[in-house]
Amino acid sequence: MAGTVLLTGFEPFGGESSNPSWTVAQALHGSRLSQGAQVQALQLPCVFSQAWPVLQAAIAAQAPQLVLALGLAGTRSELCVERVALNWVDARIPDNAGAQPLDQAIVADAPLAWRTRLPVKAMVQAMREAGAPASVSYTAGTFVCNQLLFWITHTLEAAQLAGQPLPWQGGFVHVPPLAPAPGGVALDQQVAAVRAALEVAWDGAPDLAQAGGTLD
Ligand code: PCA
Repeated sequence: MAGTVLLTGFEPFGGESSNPSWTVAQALHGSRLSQGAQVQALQLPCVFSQAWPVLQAAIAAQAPQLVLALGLAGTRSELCVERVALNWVDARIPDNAGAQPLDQAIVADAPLAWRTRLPVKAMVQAMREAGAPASVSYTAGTFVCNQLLFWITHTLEAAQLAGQPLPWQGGFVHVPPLAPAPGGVALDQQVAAVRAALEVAWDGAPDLAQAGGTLD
C-alpha cells in the first residue's frame, strides 16, 4: 500500500489576497514521495470553529498515514517546524468569520501544551539540505494555526492514552512570506523544503539527537 499524505494550507486571512501556505500545498498536490505515498492538498478555512472539523472530515474520508498542516507566519523569514501546541487561544485579529477569542483554553480539561511526535530536528535538517532556511520553533502562536496543531496533537495523545494505535502521524510547519516580499523565501525553495520534510516524516526514523532551543 503506497499510502496518503494529507497536506493542508490555509485560505488568506487578515485582509491579504493570498496565503503562501496554500500555494505551497497546492504545488505538491498529486505528487508522490519516494516510497510512493501520494500527497493530497486541502485548503482549510482560517476560522477557529471550522479549521479542525474540515480537517477531521478529510482525515475520515482519505485515511492518511501522515497529516502535515502548513500556515503562514508573516513575520518569520524561515520555515519553522513547530514542536509544541499550546492549549490556549488569544487572537490578535478576528478570524475570517469575525471571531476573536481572547485568553481562553482550547480544551478545558487538557494540559497546557502537547508536543508533536514528528522528528522535527531531522525535518529541519532535511529542509536546510534542500536549500531553504529552516528551524525548530517552540511557539506556533495563539491564533488558528496553533489551535489546529493543538487539535492534531490532542487527538493523537488521546489515542495514545487510551492504548490505541496511533491512527496517523501529524504536525505543523509555519512558512514565511514568498519572495520578493521582505523576509520572503522563494516558492521553489519552500516547496522543495516541505517535500524534504514530508520524506523524513514519512520514513518515521527517530529524531536527530542534536542541540536545539533558541535562547541561551
Ligand atoms: N496563519 C495563521 C492562521 C492561518 C495562517 O496561515 C496562524 O499562524 O495562526
